[in-house]
Amino acid sequence: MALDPETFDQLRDNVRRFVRERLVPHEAAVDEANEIPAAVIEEMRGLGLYGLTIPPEFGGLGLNSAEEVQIAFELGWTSPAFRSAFGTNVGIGSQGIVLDGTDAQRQHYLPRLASGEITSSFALTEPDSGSDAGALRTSARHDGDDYVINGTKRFITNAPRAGLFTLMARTNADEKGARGVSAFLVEAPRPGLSIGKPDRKMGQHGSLTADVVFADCRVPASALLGGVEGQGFKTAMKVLDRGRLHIAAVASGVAERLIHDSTRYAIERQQFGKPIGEFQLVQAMLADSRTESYAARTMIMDAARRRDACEDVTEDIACCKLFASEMVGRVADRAVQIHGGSGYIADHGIERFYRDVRLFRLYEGTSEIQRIIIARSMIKRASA
Ligand code: COS
Repeated sequence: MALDPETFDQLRDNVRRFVRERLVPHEAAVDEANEIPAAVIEEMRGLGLYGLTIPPEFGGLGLNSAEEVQIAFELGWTSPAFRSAFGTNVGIGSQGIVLDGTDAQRQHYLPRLASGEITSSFALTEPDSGSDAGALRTSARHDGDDYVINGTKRFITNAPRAGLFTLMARTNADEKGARGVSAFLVEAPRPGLSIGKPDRKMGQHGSLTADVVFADCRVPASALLGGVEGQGFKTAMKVLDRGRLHIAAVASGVAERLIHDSTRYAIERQQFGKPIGEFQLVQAMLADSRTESYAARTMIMDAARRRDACEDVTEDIACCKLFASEMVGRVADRAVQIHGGSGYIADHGIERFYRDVRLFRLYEGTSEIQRIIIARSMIKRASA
C-alpha cells in the first residue's frame, strides 16, 4: 500500500533534513566511538524510521518498495551505521513476521518493532555456514511444548541491542539442506542465549555485530515462525530479496554523497593555478561516477516498482545489489583519488566512507552469490 504522494513527499523531506542536519555532524564521532548517541536513536524512533515498512495496522508507515528505496537513497547520504540501528526493524528483522508470521505473532511483535521499543536481529550466518546458508547447523529440537536450541550464529547485526531474533535453525536433523530449516522468533534476554563481544570491523563503526550463542536455550513452540516447520530457509530468502533491494538503494545514496563531496572538492581545490575540476582527467572520474550512480538508481526504481506490481524480481534485485554495491566501491575509490592525500586522511571523512562501503559487497549476500542467483535464474528461464 502506498502513501498519498503529499504525505510521502513530506516524509522524504523530513528524512532528508534529519540526515543532513542531525546525522551528518555526528559521523566522525560515531566512527571514533563505535556508538550512536542515545539521543539520536531516540530521534530516529520519533521520526518513525523503525516502522518504515511495517503495515499501518501494526503502527508502521507501510511503505511499498518504491517508497522504501527512495527513503533508503536519502539514508545513504550519511554513514551507513545510522541506518543499521533501525535497518533490521525495517528489513531482515521484521519482514519474516510480516510475510510468514501468524496473526498472533504479527500482533505481538510488529507494533513493538514499528515503534522501536525493541530492536530486531536476523540470525542466519554461522561460523561454518555463510554463503551456503542452507548448510546451517544450529539445531532446534522439539521437547514437549518447547524447542531446545543449540548452536552459534556469527556477524549478527544489532545482536548486542536486540530484543528479538529471527533465528534460522535446523528442526530436521535428517534433512541436511534448506528443507530441514525452520525460523523462530526468539526473545532476548533469556536463559541459554548469550551475546559475544561486538566485532571489531573495518568500517561501519557504530553498527554493532556479534556472535549469538545458544546453549540449551528453550523457547516455546509458539516461537516457530508461521507455526510450520521446514519453511525457514524460504522465509529467509524472501526476506533477503527485499533486504538486498534496500541495501542497493543505501549504497546508491552513499555514492551520491561521495559524488557531491568530490564535486565540491574539485571546485574548491586549486592546483596549477586553477580548480582541479577544470582538468579533464578529474572530470572523467566525476562523470563516470555520476553515470554509474544514475544507472544504479534507475534499475533500483524499476525493480522496486515491479516488485510492488507483484512481479517475481528476485533476479533483478540480485542485479541491483550486485551493481550498486560494486558501483559504490568504484565511486569511493575515485573519491579518494580526487581528494588526493586528503582522501586518505581521516579528517576529511572520505577514507571512512571508503571503509564503510566495502561491506555492501559482502553482507546480505556477497557479489558472488548475487551472480549465482542471476545466472541460475537466467538458465532456468531459458530452459523452461
Ligand atoms: N524466494 C523464495 N524462495 C526461494 C528463494 C527466494 N528468493 N530463493 C530460493 N528459494 C527456495 C527455492 O525455491 C528452494 O525451494 P524448493 O526446495 O521448494 O525447491 C529452496 O528455497 C532452496 O533454494 P536453493 O536450492 O536455490 O538453495 P541453495 O542452497 O542452492 O542456496 C543461495 C541458494 C546460494 C542463493 C542462498 O543460500 C543464499 O542466498 N546464500 C547467501 C546467504 C546470505 O545472503 N547471507 C547473508 C547473511 S544474512 S545478512
